Amino acid sequence: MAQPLMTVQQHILEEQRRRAPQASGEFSWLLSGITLATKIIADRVRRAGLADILGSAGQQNVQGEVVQKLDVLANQALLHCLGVRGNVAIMASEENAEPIVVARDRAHGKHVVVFDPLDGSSNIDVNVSVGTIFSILRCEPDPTGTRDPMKDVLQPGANQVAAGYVVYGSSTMFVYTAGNGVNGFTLDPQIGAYVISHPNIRMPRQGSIYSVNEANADSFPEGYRRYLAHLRSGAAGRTYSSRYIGSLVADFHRTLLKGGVFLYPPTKTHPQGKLRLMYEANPIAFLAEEAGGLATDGARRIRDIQPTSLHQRTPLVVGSPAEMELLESVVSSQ
Ligand code: AHM
Ligand code: MG
Repeated sequence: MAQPLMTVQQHILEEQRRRAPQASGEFSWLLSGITLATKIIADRVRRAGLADILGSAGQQNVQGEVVQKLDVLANQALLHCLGVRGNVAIMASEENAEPIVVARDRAHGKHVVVFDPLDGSSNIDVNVSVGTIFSILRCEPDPTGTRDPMKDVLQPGANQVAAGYVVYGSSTMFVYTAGNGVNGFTLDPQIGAYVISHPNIRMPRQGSIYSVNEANADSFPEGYRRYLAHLRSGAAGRTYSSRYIGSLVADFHRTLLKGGVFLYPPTKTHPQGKLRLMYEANPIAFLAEEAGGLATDGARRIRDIQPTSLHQRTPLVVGSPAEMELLESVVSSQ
């Protein structure tokens, strides 16, 4: 007999039944808002060349970056699908300068959802994989509506209750963790559901790929340059290949499945690193750790960093234990 179909929704409910039989089901309801939004986004991404939705929206976001039309559509899909869930008190997006309080649900909502609606969007026009990244935190209900929403958002990554991404690649995949391992689901376009395809993902202990924007290498701090030279020299016991897509979700997805290391160190133009702590580095770090990998800013564990602003940037190094241990030893050896 064929295996029963395990959709992401069923998977979340079964996990809840196993781990927290008393749970209200609120959390799976919230996640279904995210999966619905990403199906809408996947559809727009697939038809981008046919509809008039390629190219810039003629504005810049809070980081001063050009906003693509699909960035706007993706953001609207998430804000809409999460805003009507009833249990989301606050949303914070790469595309909005300030957190968005869901006025109707602030009094009893217990969740903060932080997201990058369309990561790697500069790749859209050339038909390269892009993604959506999200991080879910808890907050106390605010019946009087007096608490500063920013305080509820600025929590370290160690407080995340779930995180994940969707990669819009040759297929659309949803990968998430709720703190009990990492599972991957592939969107079956015929039935419109995410179906389990990668149960209990483990990152290999060592890989043979490193992933970095090497055009920036001359301005990397010395330790990173030594590290890359070490990987290239074969001294790590492997011959490494280099792969770099320029979409964090896609580069991390490969690193998660094949192992190795992805890094975005400080550079001359981005001395604090380029990637954003709250909605890029934190969820990626949570997934990496849950799959047996590690994530640091070159010195500290990413998930221990206390954020001071919503859009703050951080250097990011994430990967298999062997490559991460090597980074530490090479950087501290001088
Ligand atoms: P975005 O969120 O504006 O798309 O920018 C983030 C992207 C990441 O997906 C990717 O890892 C990085 O920027 C690539 O940067 P670069 O082009 O400097 O290598
Ligand atoms: Mg991004």
